[in-house]
Amino acid sequence: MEKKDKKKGWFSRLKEGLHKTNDWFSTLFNKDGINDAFYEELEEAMILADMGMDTAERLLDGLRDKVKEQKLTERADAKNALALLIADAVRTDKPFMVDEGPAVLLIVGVNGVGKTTTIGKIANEYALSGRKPLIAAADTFRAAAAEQLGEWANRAGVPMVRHQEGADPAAVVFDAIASYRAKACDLLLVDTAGRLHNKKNLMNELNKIRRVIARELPDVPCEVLLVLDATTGQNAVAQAEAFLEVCELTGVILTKLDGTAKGGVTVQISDTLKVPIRFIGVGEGIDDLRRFDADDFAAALLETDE
Ligand SMILES: Nc1nc2c(ncn2[C@@H]2O[C@H](COP(=O)(O)OP(=O)(O)OP(=O)(O)O)[C@@H](O)[C@H]2O)c(=O)[nH]1
Ligand SMILES: [Mg+2]
Repeated sequence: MEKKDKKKGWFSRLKEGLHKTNDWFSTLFNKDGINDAFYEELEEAMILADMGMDTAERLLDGLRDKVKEQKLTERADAKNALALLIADAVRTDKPFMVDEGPAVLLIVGVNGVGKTTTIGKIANEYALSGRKPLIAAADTFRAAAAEQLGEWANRAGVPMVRHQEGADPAAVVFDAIASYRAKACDLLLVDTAGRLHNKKNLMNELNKIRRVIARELPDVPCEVLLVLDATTGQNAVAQAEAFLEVCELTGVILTKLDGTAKGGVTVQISDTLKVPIRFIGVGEGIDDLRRFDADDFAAALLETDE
């Protein structure tokens, strides 16, 4: 019961965040008749919702087929059909290695997207579920980064390894791995400095971190998750494309879906880049992170019933 309430709370929070998008779709789906005008307006609403032209068109083609196949005449039925198509577009069947056993989770992204906050939330969630996380403060670049992360580590009751500001991030990770072994931890969470994909030295630094992990923990799978701020819309898509070119991403975390985000960018990232979305951030608090669930997300976006 409590779990259900919690899920509801989160679901309505996501819906609140997406209310602008919901409103467009609601207005559209409450009118009568499935005709050309409907498809045109729907395409416009999808693009306004940040789904991007290609994804919007792909989904519309799919919807046209479903409407024909199932002989749908009501917009309410078309809405449910679209929700299924959206859910399929954002679903993944790749297992999330962090849930499968000991793992490393490397968090990357540009400045200010929510990397450090998300590490704190993830550390808390896994500690509560009985895992033994350890945090590596590999953002040695920004002043006070380690202090900020240290506060999250305290809140989550999780140990953290840090060095002085300006130290080599790969050396922090090296020491964190020693500590991870000594303390018999089973989840290493690595926070990194905000970086632009076109800053070569920062990208090299990331690769150096990857090499240290691969060398020191060869049998432990490493997930590399890119954090994207959903309120930045198409810019988030561009960031994801750029990071995919220079490092091996295994997934994405979308933050700030409680804010002014229109949410459709989630569909576009998953559909066009084929990287699984693993978590979404719906607030600044330690509990405001949730597993990404394809069906819940599609329902929240279109405001269909769960
Ligand atoms: N509303 C909202 N705010 C968030 C969310 N996630 C993070 N934030 C806020 O975003 C701001 C930046 O978060 P950080 O975690 O410091 O971001 P970062 O990527 O580590 O930033 P740098 O280390 O400077 O690159 C903070 O004010 C967070 O509270 C979210 O899901 N929702
Ligand atoms: Mg940070």
